[in-house]
Amino acid sequence: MESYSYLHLGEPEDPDEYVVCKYRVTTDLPIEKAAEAIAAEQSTGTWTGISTLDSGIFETLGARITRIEGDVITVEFPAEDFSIEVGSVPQILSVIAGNLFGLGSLKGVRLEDVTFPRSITSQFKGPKYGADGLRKILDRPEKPLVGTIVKPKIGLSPKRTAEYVYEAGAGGLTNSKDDETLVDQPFCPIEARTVAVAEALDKLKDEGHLMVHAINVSTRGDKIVELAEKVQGWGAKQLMVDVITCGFGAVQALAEDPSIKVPIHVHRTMHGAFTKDPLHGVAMLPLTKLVRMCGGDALHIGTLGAGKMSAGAHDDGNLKACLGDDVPYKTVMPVCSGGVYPGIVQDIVDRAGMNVQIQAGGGVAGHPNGVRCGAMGMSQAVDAAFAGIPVAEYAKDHKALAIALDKWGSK
Ligand code: RUB
Repeated sequence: MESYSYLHLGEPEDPDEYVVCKYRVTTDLPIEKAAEAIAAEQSTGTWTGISTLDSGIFETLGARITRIEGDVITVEFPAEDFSIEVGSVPQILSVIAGNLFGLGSLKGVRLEDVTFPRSITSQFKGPKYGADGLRKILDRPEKPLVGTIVKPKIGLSPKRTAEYVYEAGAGGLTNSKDDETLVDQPFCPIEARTVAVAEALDKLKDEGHLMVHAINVSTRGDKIVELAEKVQGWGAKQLMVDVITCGFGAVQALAEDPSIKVPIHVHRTMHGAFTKDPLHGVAMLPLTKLVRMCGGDALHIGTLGAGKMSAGAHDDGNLKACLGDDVPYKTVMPVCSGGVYPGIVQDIVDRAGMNVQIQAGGGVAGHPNGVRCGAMGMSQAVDAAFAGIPVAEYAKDHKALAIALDKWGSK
């Protein structure tokens, strides 16, 4: 039985023929040995030599370790290791982010980044609308989009939800959305909520204000497109899906279904279970790339610094993965959310730029003068950042903003 080496250190990386992954590895083994364990387990090997590695299998399908820099290794998987034509994220993830996390010889391993060759990117369609499409729908070509998450996240009736959305729009917000735990509970049935919210959005439109609200259709895989079609029929202008709990296939099914004609807002609830540990799990960056491939039009990427969620709060390349032109898809609107309030809007814009959706739940619903004033505070903060005026100065002529700064301060 021959033993094979997966080490190809110093050989050029080949992004045209291989899926190139970067892993951060923590181990007591020499790092070359750890790298070989990963490459073997994820491609043609196992923990021992085997008698069934027929001629050519290792040479054509074996992973190659091309680089080791400190604790980061580069592993290339031949494109032939992946399913053909169907754009299967489950199979891709089983290769690049599968068994390796359980290897006992590693204390930790984290998938930091991945790039795909054209033979794989061409299997995916990307967003139907993307950042530009959303801006067009909202007739807002340049300013950051500014939104809210209806709070409390559960408990409001359809009527109260629609009132919230109307007040948020009247206060100047362009976007609102269901929260990740709200889908179709007895206190707020999805049909009644969608219809009531659609009426609120129509009323705002009649008054000259364009706004969309994302209805959360997260549900079991065999029902999600059916539910999305119904929700669209009840008047939804945008859908929301929880990508980690529903799976990438759910985003893809919605984005690729010809009957779904509204943009898809992608929430990432549960990502912190594997993005938060800097030495183990999967970074947000590969997930962002996959969401774009699968067709998400907007994606949560965290606040990039401030805010309540420490998991994935930093950029780590996600902005570029949403907006860069190095892949053959429309761009994704990056969504900054989680503990946002008017006083940190400037900080978010400084980090993210103007092509971003900034949204606040508590930072709107917690305004002492109610939702409309909360929405005004957020939109005024965005206006100030867009105009390049310090928020405290802008607040001198904008009372809702001044009250918000008084309550929460600024960064
Ligand atoms: C925010 C909220 C979102 C989180 C998710 O509410 O409910 O679900 O932002 O985090 P609030 P992330 O504005 O009241 O904090 O966007 O980082 O995935």
